[in-house]
Amino acid sequence: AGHELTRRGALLVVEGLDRAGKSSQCEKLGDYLSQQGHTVKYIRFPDRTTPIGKLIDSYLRGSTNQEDHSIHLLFSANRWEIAKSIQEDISNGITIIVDRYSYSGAVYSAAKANPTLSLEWAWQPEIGLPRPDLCLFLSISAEEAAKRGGYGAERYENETMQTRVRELFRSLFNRQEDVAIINAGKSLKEVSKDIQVAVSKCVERLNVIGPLRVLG
Ligand code: NYM
Ligand code: MG
Repeated sequence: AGHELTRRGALLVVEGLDRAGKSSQCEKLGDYLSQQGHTVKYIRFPDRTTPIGKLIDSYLRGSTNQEDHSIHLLFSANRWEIAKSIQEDISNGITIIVDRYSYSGAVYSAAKANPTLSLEWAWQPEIGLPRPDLCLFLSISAEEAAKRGGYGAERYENETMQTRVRELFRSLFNRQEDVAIINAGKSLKEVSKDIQVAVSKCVERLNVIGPLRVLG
């Protein structure tokens, strides 16, 4: 008696452009799932706390320069170094909400328009990482993004990059399964409701989906 199989957690990723509202929505989603009785953990990439993460942080702040392919692989390595703990948490029944993942990784690097750094090339080091059960793409138009105020001071936070990133996200998500495109131009409350609907469907299906898969 008292023997219960631990139901695995879900791996949920929130993606989008800067200022799409990812962090607020991750928080709201965490609260919602906790209220539903799930154990929830929030993580974000880049994880700036690890040695690799510190290199990435100084690159993003503009304190250091890195060759495009080289920094790309560091962003990916920053996911690989945490991959095992993600897998363990999921099998222990913890649901993980991830703020940016491989999709940002591929898209931001490919947006640099470096002739040897295509979206295809950029995706390769992501193959084999834990595969999200659901990726929520918070989609906002360029106009809506502009309304939400100025860009930050970090690398990539400019009009040219953001426009390319938006286009690349679209073409990447056209050929990905398990992606919910969320209209993030609505109010905080409406957006969080739409996210809850998409996530509930996914969580209900976990038995059907089976064990955590890997990215291909
Ligand atoms: N970014 C994020 C990448 O270029 N590659 C990656 O793999 C990831 C996860 O880092 N502008 C970029 C996108 C963002 C920046 O993220 C920092 P945030 O969530 O704004 O702190
Ligand atoms: Mg940012």
